[in-house]
Amino acid sequence: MAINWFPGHMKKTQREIKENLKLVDAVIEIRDARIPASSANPDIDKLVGDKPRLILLNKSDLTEAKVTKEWIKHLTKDNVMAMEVNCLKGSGLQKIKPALNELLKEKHERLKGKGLKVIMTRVMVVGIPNVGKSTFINKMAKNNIAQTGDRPGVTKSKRWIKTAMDIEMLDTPGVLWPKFKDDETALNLAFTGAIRDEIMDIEDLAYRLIERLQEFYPDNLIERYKIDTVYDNPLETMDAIAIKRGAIMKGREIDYNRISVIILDEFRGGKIGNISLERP
Ligand SMILES: Nc1nc2c(ncn2[C@@H]2O[C@H](COP(=O)(O)OP(=O)(O)OP(=O)(O)O)[C@@H](O)[C@H]2O)c(=O)[nH]1
Ligand SMILES: [Mg+2]
Repeated sequence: MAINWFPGHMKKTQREIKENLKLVDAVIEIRDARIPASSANPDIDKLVGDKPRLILLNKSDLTEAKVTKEWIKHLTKDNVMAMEVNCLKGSGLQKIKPALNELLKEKHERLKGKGLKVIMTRVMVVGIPNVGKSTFINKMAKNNIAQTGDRPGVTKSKRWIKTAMDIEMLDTPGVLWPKFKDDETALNLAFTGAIRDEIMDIEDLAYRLIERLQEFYPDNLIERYKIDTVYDNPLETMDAIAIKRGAIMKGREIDYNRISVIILDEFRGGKIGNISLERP
């Protein structure tokens, strides 16, 4: 399945990110903790350059904790800090301010030397669509100012929002990039909801997800759908799930569209369990 999704507004956002970079002290890059590599936008990497960067692996409530910890270690380096967060609940967010202070230590010391008492920190929040940028900002602002939603493309334009702890944040629309490295990256983005379902073949996508899950998390499938086993052919597994869920049409045919929507929905909602689709 060839997937690509780079509508015109993403190009515009990219340009705006570049223009606004000079206004901010640091960049907060939000990634999906289930796919920390696939959700890293290579174009943003280039744009951000040497700016101090805080990488937040969001939706950590949906992953295997051990794997996410490994990613944190793997991603942390000079000028880049990585942390796991759950922006729905707000866990991990109390560490944002100390992390920014650490990243901006030299600059802050310089400003304090000049007699400044209150130091405002301005950051830009960037990331792929649907990763939780606006949810993050709302939690930090303790206010639902930014619009959020469980589909990609909710934020349409950039917007400054004041949050607690003397941090100002720029919310930006999610951006992808024109050519994915490989099919696996594209699928990971599609599984987790960064690409609009409307442009994809949902049945093929669900099939691929089953294929992946039954290789790495067969017990989760067996437990969630109360099936006896997973089969060598993912289609048979899908059939078994459909029968258990009653996704059957007249004439006893499997309703692939219906079961596909169910499987993708349940995966995205964490109902199939804590799943890490990538390892460092
Ligand atoms: N499980 C889980 N869901 C989350 C978390 N953070 C955000 N979400 C959900 O993810 C979906 C997308 O959130 P948004 O904040 O709209 O994402 P965004 O990055 O601003 O998306 P765009 O504006 O479309 O680029 C919403 O349904 C949120 O409720 C989290 O930590 N865990
Ligand atoms: Mg948004």
